[in-house]
Amino acid sequence: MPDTLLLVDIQHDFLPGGALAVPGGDEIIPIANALMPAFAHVVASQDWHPADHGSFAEHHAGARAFDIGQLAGREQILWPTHCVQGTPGAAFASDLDIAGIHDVVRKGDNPRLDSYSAFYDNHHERATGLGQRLAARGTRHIHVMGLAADVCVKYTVLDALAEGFTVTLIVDGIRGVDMAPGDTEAAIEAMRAAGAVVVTHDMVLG
Ligand code: VGL
Ligand code: ZN
Repeated sequence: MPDTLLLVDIQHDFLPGGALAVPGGDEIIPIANALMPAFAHVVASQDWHPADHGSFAEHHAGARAFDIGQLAGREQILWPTHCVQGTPGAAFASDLDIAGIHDVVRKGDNPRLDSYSAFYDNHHERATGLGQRLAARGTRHIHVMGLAADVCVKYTVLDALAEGFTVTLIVDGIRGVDMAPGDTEAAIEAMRAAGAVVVTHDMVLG
């Protein structure tokens, strides 16, 4: 049995109709549900922002969502307000079998710092604790899927590889924002180039 499955940010706000909708984001939910029972350990990350989070365009005078702005003196994509702690948008997708999740890691709670990766904030100032918890279980290999392919999945996979985990990317279990056309394809190539093994979910279940 493969050991650890990491589900990245499968939350309402990233599904069609959500505040930061990822096209086709809902299509990965049946894949997550099919995979969970095949893993001994299932971890889910949650983007978990305070309402005053500095990545939200609404807090930057004159800015629009998806503009490039500044956060604490560093370049930052300004996002629509999303995944505010405790709101329905921050909750896991309602069709996701949350009973199959064993551990939850929340990220992005510091209003001055964004955190795409489930392991570290964007400037590697603080660990979320996920890496230590996996290491404590003896985990060396993780399977990853979720949203968004070209943002949080990408940075999660790159951090996992840099931390010394081996990573299998479930490529049919991801969807991207594609702010620019081709972003998702480029993200998959970047993950592959960094060492991720790219498979489809049927190869895991097979
Ligand atoms: C994400 C943008 C902002 C993600 C989170 O989960 O991919 N994207 N916050
Ligand atoms: Zn966010």
